[in-house]
Amino acid sequence: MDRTRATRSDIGSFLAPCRFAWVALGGGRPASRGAGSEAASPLGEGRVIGAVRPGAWSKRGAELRVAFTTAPPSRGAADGATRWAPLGLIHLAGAAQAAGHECVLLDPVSTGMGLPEARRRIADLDPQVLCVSAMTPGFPDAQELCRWAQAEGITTVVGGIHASFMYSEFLPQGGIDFAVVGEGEETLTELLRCLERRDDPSRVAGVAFSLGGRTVRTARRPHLAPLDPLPAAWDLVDWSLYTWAGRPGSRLAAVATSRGCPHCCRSCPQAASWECTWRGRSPDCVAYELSQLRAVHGVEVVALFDDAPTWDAQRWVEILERLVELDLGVELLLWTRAEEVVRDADRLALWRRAGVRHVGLCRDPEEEWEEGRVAEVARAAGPRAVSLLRGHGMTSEATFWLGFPDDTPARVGTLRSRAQAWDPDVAHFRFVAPWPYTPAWRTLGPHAATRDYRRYDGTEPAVKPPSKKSSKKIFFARSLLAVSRWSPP
Ligand code: B12
Ligand code: SF4
Repeated sequence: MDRTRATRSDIGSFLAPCRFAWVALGGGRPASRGAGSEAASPLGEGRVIGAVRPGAWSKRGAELRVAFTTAPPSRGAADGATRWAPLGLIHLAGAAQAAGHECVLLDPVSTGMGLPEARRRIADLDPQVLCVSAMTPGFPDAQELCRWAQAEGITTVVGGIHASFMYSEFLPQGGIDFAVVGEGEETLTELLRCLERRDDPSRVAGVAFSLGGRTVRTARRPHLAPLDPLPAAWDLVDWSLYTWAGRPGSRLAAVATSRGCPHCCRSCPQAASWECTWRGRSPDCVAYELSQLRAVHGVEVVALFDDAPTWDAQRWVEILERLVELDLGVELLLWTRAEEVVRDADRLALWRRAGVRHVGLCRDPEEEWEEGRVAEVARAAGPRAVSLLRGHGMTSEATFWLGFPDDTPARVGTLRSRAQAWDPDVAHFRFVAPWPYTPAWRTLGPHAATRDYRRYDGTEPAVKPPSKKSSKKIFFARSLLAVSRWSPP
């Protein structure tokens, strides 16, 4: 079939192989039983999967009742007028549903639902397993929620970037039964199967748990390959929550067209998480997913949650061409490197025609203060990318980083001038966080002002200034942050 001539009406034929078939492809396959299944349960004596409360769940005879949630933020909802869908949990719930479990989805990080309300909602739902996704700043709140849930007899599972790296720190503190390390679709499905059968979790690759005071880390699970198709429980989403501020009232979804990032920036959690690897999904499957979101769920705007959607230039062009052919009327928001925007200077008209409307420029915080030719070239791409995007009718967004141990008033001034020179439509000024799992930890770690992870959210300094005098600079920097925020497009 000549795919280049596909039109909207062809969608059911040429994209058919991309229809969701997670179980058939081996995702969600049952964990193998075998010797060792009688091993002591990390859930401990008396921790049994709870009884069904009639009426709370629609599907009778489901394997397990599993609630998925983001961490209830103690510092209020995420800032910004846009509410982003929790894509990781949507994929995980899709995988769990495909394996026969009944799932519900809560998203306190978007709604600002605090811990008491989250507890109440979860108690009403009465799940047997609670799966919590948390970024580092949300982790203390996630842990508190889990501690409560565990005391209620609910099995608690955490995942995400913090859980993947820091399990040996938090597992001994209690409250969390399992940490899933890395991508969760296969691991969670196997873990749920294991829980249901009361099997030995040490046979499930990609998890960590406490057993008899020791932290057990099971075998490493390879990255998902291939990435097509990915399960997704869009049926669980409360669509009224997700809208893009740039188009008031719009229905916003998220898609990841790839996983990983090859750029290896020293202070980026994603580089640490993916070990600088990158896997792309096929243009056909990406187009199919977008077409389904449009046709079935009435989605008008899609955020690409990839770290590097445009990295493979050829694949990116194919995705864009497919979208132009399909003419879905969906607008796209994405994050990429300024260099890749500049690389595509001659193709930006195609970006726009395919629906790209807003582009975030992703950059290593350390790039801000680096000296020398390489850093200059990297920084020069920024204003060029902004101007190219603007010239093609797209808006842009960039983050400017401060809060380094050697910040000076002069440098903060330079930062302000840099932001003005770049002139993006949205500029964020954020304080760098000393993520304990990135290579930058070696430089920033000794200056960490706190290990209270709630404060690692970019809105306040988490790295100590070198002297009392320099705390004035930080004060100045915070004022800069307060006054200089552009409003969303
Ligand atoms: C969307 C997003 C947000 C949204 C989240 C919306 C929501 N409703 O959940 C909002 C705007 C709220 C947000 C806020 C922040 N974010 Co943010 N965000 C992202 C972004 C772009 C996408 C997340 C996503 O859905 N990814 C796609 C899914 C498929 O991947 P995933 O989430 O990793 O999930 C997989 C695995 O991790 C695992 N998994 C994840 N959770 C769980 C849970 C369980 C139980 C299991 C089994 C497995 C599992 O399985 C999933 C499927 O394989 C990422 C960058 C990225 N590309 O991931 C940054 C990112 C996660 N955010 C980041 C940061 C820094 C922040 C902020 C501090 C603000 C800021 N300065 O940008 C705040 C912190 C908020 C808080 N209180 O914790 C950092 C990492 C932070 C960290 N070290 O933990 C990232 C990596 C960006 C970056 N490159 O720096 N963010
Ligand atoms: S900062 Fe952006 S470009 Fe660099 S590794 Fe992280 S996600 Fe990739």
